[in-house]
Amino acid sequence: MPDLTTVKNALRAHRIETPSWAYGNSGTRFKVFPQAGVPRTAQEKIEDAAQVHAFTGVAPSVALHIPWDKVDGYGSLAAYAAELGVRIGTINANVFQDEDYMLGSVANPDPAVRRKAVDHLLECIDIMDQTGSADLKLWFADGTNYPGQDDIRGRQDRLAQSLHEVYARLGPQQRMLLEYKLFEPSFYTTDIPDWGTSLLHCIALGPKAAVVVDTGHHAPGTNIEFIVAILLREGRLGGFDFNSRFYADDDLMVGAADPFQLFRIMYEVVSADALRPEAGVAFMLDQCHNIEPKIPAQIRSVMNVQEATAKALLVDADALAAAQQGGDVLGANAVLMDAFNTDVRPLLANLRTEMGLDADPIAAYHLSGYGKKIVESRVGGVQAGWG
Ligand code: LRH
Ligand code: MN
Repeated sequence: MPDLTTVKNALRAHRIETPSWAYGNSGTRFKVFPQAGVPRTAQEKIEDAAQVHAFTGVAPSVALHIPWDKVDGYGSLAAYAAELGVRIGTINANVFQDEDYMLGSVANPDPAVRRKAVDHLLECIDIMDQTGSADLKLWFADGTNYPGQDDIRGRQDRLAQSLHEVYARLGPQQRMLLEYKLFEPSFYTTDIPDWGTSLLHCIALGPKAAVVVDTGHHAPGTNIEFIVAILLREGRLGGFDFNSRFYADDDLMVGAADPFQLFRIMYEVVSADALRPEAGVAFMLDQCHNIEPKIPAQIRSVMNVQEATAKALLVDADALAAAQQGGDVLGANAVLMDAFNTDVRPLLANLRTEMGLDADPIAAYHLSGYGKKIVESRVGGVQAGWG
């Protein structure tokens, strides 16, 4: 059995990044339900992210999305984040909302549109230089809706050429994280639809390019932990966009729809010794809290990742290896299920106490009155959202 001190040390060192856009209004094409107290500025989003770190102790960075978090001084924004005890993490580019990108951005048939898209990606690296961020995360809505609409291989050529120019601009300590998605908003082809296509582009680009696994971006029934194991084996798992879903890219709280899948994913990470921050896997949340209060939902999401990770760390690796080597199918499965069926909440509550935190982060957040304070103080202005 793994010793609890090792398990606790690994959990204490775990780092989960929250997304600025989860604190803003979000919804579906049917309706975005605004919530009182929602941030109006990047600064207020960072204030809310700092709350999640204050109560969990393991969420010290917040990902930005450009231009949703556009500010005049990214250096002073980073300084403000530091004052609040957090730092600016991954910079997410956005080439999926401008009218010019109707037929694509970096893979668009029109070279002027590709130029515009690449210039935005290069601007995001300028921002990383100011915020001290290491990771540029790229997700492209690029694709087609009807057979014949465009040349599939031609779009890959344009995509590769655009990515090469951006890759060349990366600083020595900077990375490009390439996110794939099966479909939506494109419904026939998506230019980066799966891990294989992302990996091929990463390998073609160089060692500073790695794949992002968004847990909501696969066909139903996909064995995501298999993909994670393969990417870890290749040394090309750059990170996760954690969320959960019952059907498509629902962006629900990670672990809410399928805690067993999250456990299986984290077990592949732990067994590859890739949980350590030095292993270079970015654990990011990418969620939309359309109907639930956003800060408690982010706290709950961080706790869900911690619970899945704690269970994965409790897998008796020696017993598992012995059963696997011995062809003991049921025995091996039972070792994993014993860990999954372990109630790790007391362990995590105890760890939080040892970290000087409240054992119950959500109750502590509500007791802090912060939720009420922002509803009273954030009156007027334009609430943040996806636009
Ligand atoms: C696309 C995506 C991508 C983001 C966006 C907020 O579905 O997962 O990671 O840029 O959501
Ligand atoms: Mn994502």
